[in-house]
Order: sequence, then structure tokens, then C-alpha cells
Amino acid sequence: MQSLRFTLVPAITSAITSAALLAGCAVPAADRSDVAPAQPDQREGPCWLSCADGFTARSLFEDDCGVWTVGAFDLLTNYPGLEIVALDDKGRATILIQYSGKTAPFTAVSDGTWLGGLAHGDADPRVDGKELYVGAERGHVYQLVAHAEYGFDSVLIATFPGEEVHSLAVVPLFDADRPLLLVGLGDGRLMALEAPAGVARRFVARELHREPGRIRQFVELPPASGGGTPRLA
Ligand SMILES: [Ca+2]
Repeated sequence: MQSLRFTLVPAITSAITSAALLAGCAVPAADRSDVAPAQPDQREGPCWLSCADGFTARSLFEDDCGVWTVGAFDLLTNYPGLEIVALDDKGRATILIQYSGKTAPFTAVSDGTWLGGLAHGDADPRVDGKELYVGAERGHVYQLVAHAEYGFDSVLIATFPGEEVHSLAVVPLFDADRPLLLVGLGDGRLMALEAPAGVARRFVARELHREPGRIRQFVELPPASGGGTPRLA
């Protein structure tokens, strides 16, 4: 077990540190109030990491397995800054909540198989504002909604038995006022999930397209010249 931890921890640190580095790129260290100490100090508080001059880098979180996907979104509007979401190989969606210079991890989903797909958008008009969506190896798709008080509800909204959910995106593909949750599956199917009317939890799924291989990632492109709806690559 010791060798497993030794192997995995650097990869985890690298993944989570990437988000921190991106946040720090726009602000030189000399202009920040929380300038890194000269030597890394892992005894308490944020773990500062060595990096190029003009940047700061720190480890926000270390898990006991690999992190597959990382994203940063404004999930808790009553907290300043963005929350960072880490999806790991054990099926956990860990939301890192930052306040007063500290980071508190909150596990919002525990699926048991890896989580990979991640998207944030307003795909459910029954919920105020935007929702967070995560997808799992065993074909599960979850909706996460933040509480005003602190914490998150998670609801299983779709299952694709035997298929891996690799990619998610919330895109107004057909109607600018009604974004859809798009799902890229391991068998190459591109699915659209639409929130049902009423109180039902499961979204309505329909197939839009099929590729010969898995759909690993979505990129939303601007509308073609002359306007229209967004395009998806
Ligand atoms: Ca909504």
C-alpha cells in the first residue's frame, strides 16, 4: 500500500494544483496579500509549492486515489470566489470550498466507480439558477444542487447500463432559452437529457448522434457567422 500511495499522490497533487496555478497566473505574487513563504510549509494551512517566479502554487487537497477531472464553478453564491470540483477514481465528487484562506472538502457524491463527466449549467428549469452534473463509469448521471445553508443535494437523474459517461455539457443546442444536458458515452452515443415536467427525478433521454468510438470531451463553439445556435465539436 505504501508504494501505491507513493505513486498516486504526485499525480493527485498535480491535478489539483493545476487549478490553483491557473487562478494565480493573472496575479503576480508580489501583488497578492497571501504571498507564499520562502520555504514550503506542510505542517499547517495551505501547502505552498515551488514554481516559477511571478506565480504562486499551493496544494489544496490530496485524495487517496487518482483525480480524473477538475473544474471551477461558482456553486455557493454566498461564498466569495469559485468552488473547485474534483472527480476521483473511487467515484467521489469532492467540492473544495474556500473561505478565510482555508479550503474545506465536501463530498457530494459517492458512486463507487470513477466519475469523469462534469458540467455546470441551467438544464433544469425547476431548480433556481445553475446545477452541477457529474457522470460515472457505470453509466450514472447525477445532478447536484447547492443548499443556501451549506452543502449539496445529489440526485440520480439518468442511467445508461453498461456504458461509461465520459463527457457532459450544458448547451442551448436547439433553443437559447432551454439548454440541454448532453452526454457523451463510451459506445459513441451522444445523448440529450431533458428535465421532465413535474417532480419526477429521471430526465428524458434521446439519442442525437453516434460516433464509432467513445466521446471523451465536448467543446462548445460560437455560432456560425450570421448567428444561430451554438455548435458543438
Ligand atoms: Ca435551473
